[in-house]
Order: sequence, then C-alpha cells, then structure tokens
Amino acid sequence: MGALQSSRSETGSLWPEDFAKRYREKGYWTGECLSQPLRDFAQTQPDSTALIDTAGQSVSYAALDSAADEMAMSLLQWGLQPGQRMIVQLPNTIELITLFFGCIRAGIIPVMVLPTHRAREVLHLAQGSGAVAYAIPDRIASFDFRPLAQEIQTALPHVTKLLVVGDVGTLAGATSYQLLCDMAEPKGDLPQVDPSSVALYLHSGGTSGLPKLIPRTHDDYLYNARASAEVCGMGANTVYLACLAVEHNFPLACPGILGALCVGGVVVLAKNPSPDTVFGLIERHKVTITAAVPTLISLWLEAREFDDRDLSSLELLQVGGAKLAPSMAARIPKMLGARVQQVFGMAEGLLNFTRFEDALDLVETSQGRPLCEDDELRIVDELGREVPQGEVGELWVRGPYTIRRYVASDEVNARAFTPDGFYRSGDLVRRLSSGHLIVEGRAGDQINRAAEKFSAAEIEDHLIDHPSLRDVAVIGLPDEALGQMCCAVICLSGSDVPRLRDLRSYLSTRGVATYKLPDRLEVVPNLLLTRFGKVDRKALIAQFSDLIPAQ
Ligand code: OOB
Repeated sequence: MGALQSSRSETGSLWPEDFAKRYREKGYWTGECLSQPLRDFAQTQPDSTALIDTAGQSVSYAALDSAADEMAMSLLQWGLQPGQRMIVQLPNTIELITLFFGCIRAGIIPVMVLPTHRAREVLHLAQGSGAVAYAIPDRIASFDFRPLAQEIQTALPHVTKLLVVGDVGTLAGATSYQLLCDMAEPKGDLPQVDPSSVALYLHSGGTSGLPKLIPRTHDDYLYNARASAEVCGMGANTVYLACLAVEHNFPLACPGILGALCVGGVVVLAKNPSPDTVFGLIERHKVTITAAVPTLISLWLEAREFDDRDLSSLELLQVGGAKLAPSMAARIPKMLGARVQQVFGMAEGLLNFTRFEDALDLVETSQGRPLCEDDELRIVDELGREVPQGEVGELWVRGPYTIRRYVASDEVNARAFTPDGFYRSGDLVRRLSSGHLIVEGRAGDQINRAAEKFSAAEIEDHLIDHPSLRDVAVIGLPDEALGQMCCAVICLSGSDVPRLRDLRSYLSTRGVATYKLPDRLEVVPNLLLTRFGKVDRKALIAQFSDLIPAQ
C-alpha cells in the first residue's frame, strides 16, 4: 500500500454527491464535528462526569471539553498541521480519550492502532497513512513500546514526532504527554473542521494481507455512534464500560464511548477486560452497559461461578466480533443478570443489532438486523447474483456509514468494492424474513481468533521464509474457547522438525502481533490441493478438525 496520495481521501465527500445529498436530507449526516456533542454537554451539564478510569480518577464534561481544546492547541503548537495523521496506540485511559478529541478538534487524523499490534502492523499502517506522529504508552505489562517507536521512526523517517504517555526514558527526540499538556497556551484559533472530511482511520481485520486503513468521516461516524446509542436505549443515566481496546470500532462507537458521550452519559475505562477488573468496575460505578467478544464472555461466565459482586446495575451486555453460541447467549441473563444484544459489525461500517423488542429466540440465535433503513444489503452467490430469500450468500453492503474505499491501491479497492459502491464483506450470511441475519462463515481465508481477525496469507508469507519449511498453509480450526484457533500445517524442507514454540518465536522476531501466532502445528508430507492446484483449505480444515477431541 502506498502512502496517502489523494487529497480527496482527506477532504470532500467520500460518497458520490447524490448519495451524500440524500444522507444529509434524511438527517443521517448533520454536518457537525465528531466532538460537537462533547462541546454541547460541556455547556448544558458541565459538572456531570464524562470519564472515570480504572483507578477511579474522573473528569467532568467541562474538564474534558477544555482538555480537548488545550490538547488540540498543543498538537498544533508542537508543529502538527490539520490533515496530518497520528498513529494512536494507547491503553484505555483518560489520556487516550483526551488525545483522540484533541486530534479531532485540531483536524489531525488519528490512526487507531491496537495496543496488541507490533512492528509489522504499525509499520504498515504508519506507512499507508503517511503518519507524521506516533503516540505510545511507555509500557503495557512487560512490553516496552519505546523500542518499537524507535524502530518505526528509523524505518519511516516521515514519523518525525513521538509522544509518550509516561516515562520517555532514553527515546531520542520524544516528547512526554505531560510536557505537551503543559505547553498549551489556552488561546489561539482551532481550525474549522469539514464534517465530510476524514475524522479518523480504523483498520480492517485483513482478508488478503495486512490490515487496511478505513477512512471514517465526522458525518458518518457521528451517525454511527448516535444511531447505535438510540438502538441501545442510551441516555443521561447510561454508564458505559469500555473494556475492549478503545481503538476498536465496537467500544469506540457502536455505541461505545462516543455513543455514551453523545447522550451525556458516563464512560468507565477498564485497563483490561479480566473478570476481576470488569466485575469490580461494574459494582463500583453501577455500570449499565458494556460490550464484549464471545471469548471474554466465556471467561466472565466461568469466573462468575465463584463471584458474588453486585452486578445488578448491568442492563445490557452487547456481544459481537465473532459468533456467539446460542447456549452461551442463554446463560448470560442467568449468570450476569443482563439482557443480551448481539452485534454483527465491521470497521468498514455496517452494524446489525438485535433489538429490545425481539423475541428471545432471535436474540439468542441471530446476529441482529441493520442499524439504518438505508443500509442496502445484497446477499449474493459467487457470480454476484442475489440468492433466494433465506439462502446463504456473501453479504454486500452500501449505506450512510459504510465506506466506499480503503486507503489502498485501485486493485485492492476493485476487489473489495463493486463498481456501484457495495462493500464485499466476505461474510457468508442468511437473512430471515424478519430482516435479521445469521452469520454462517467467511468466504475468504480470514481467521477470527477470539474476535481478532487476520489473514492466513499474512502468516503463510512469513513462515514460507523459514529455512526448515518447504510449504505451509495456515488455517482456522474450530475451538470452543477461541472460536477459531490458528493452525500451521507445514511440509519440511529437510530433516529439521521445528517445534510450535520455534515458529512462534520466529514470527515474533519478525514483529508479528502475538494474537496471530499459531496455536497448533501439524506436519504433513504434502499439502492437499484442489483440482485447480490451489491449497485445499477446506479439506485441511476437515482433516484436522476431526483430530480435535470432542468437548
Ligand atoms: C467487528 O469489526 P471488525 O472489523 O473487527 O470485524 C468484522 C468482521 C465481520 O466481517 C465478521 O466476519 C466478524 O468480524 N463479526 C462477526 C460478528 N461481529 C463481527 N461474526 C459473527 N458474529 C458476529 N456478531 O468485529 C465489530 C465492529 C463493530 C461492532 C461489533 C463488531
């Protein structure tokens, strides 16, 4: 992927004018900056709490609003310019939210990178976005982000500015977050932000390579957050707990943090999603809604067997990112006292929610129905023809908050989008007569391990360079705890037989994120091929799924 070239990616509508006009007329796009609701509530309810972190430190709407202004001014005084990009890779903290809104107000585009991403992913996203700045924590647990930042800066000289939350250490030329905050002179003008311009970049899970950059505009992302907040019944009494990494679309805006701040609610930031942290925060702050992925839910349910904290405030538990087993859905109300809402979404846009009024059966077995009546869905066969009602096909979508392009080459975009602007999601779904969708699988070779997605090809491309391997296929195998586990099926080039451990550390030294490392290794004399000479993944999956002992 080349660096951002086209100014059209940053300014002007990313939708064709006739669609943009319709979305404005219908009131989906309001022409506001993504941080406008924060400004509004800072005036109408200045003293209400906006954020609380894991340590219990809180910030009011008025304080967050002025901290965001000051941060915006500091960023500009630091030398950043509106339209430039900044990689943001921070844990769920007040600093992250302040920096996010500071960027938004200064017209600087945050590129949201997960704390679990490592050199490979960060390099790719920094290069693709042409980022000039990179914000990191000093460390999270045992991982030190400062050498990572140094590596990125050495590889990409356009990343001229490093910002460290915490101790800068020996990181040459870096600025500490605190120093930046102290720098602010509370005067000066902030730029006028064009609401149809890109507000932030999310990243995709990746079907054929590394994650792709997803441009989300002020208009479309504010709609995304507001409309989601409405579906979830959020209001001023809402206390939203963000326990997934905030750089992900789900806790950021579905409705997430932005949704809660759009209705004057409180956001609690969990530093990790462990049952202990989460149950403690729910009890302490009377959390009403949170979002999780199925793997987490299974941990919470297990932990809850031996836990008696008061979780009675929790009204709604959103589950998405990967398919929720109906049996697990049924256990949630009994064990955690909350209603379940299934959310089938994607960083590219489309969101589906089960609704409060849905029958229990639908809530437990379907992945919900689209957020907006102007979400246009097509469910198609391999030739792009709509399948008959109720049959399985690939989901294509177009609508007021679904992107029309990645920041990527024309070839990549031509594969991912149809000429008339539908995003080819790669998800295989079935639509019920009620409009609810059931996710049946994926068309591509993407692995969804504990709701973290990555492409099999990305890992294969690394492993094939390993001197002991002649051939390799990476496949996702069904796993009760993870949804899918990552399995490397290898053919040897000589007599040396690498162990799983060796391959994992080989990938780590190449800067691959930990969540993508294989969980299992199978050695075969040759890979099974299809009639067309391609690796027969389906056959490999069938072969090795059989070897997994029944639970
Ligand atoms: C969410 O977003 P992404 O971009 O990390 O992943 C999107 C993909 C979907 O295309 C689908 O393959 C899978 O994740 N997925 C689900 C699902 N929710 C997402 N598969 C089955 N059941 C579900 N409920 O994962 C995301 C974004 C916003 C809200 C919720 C999830």
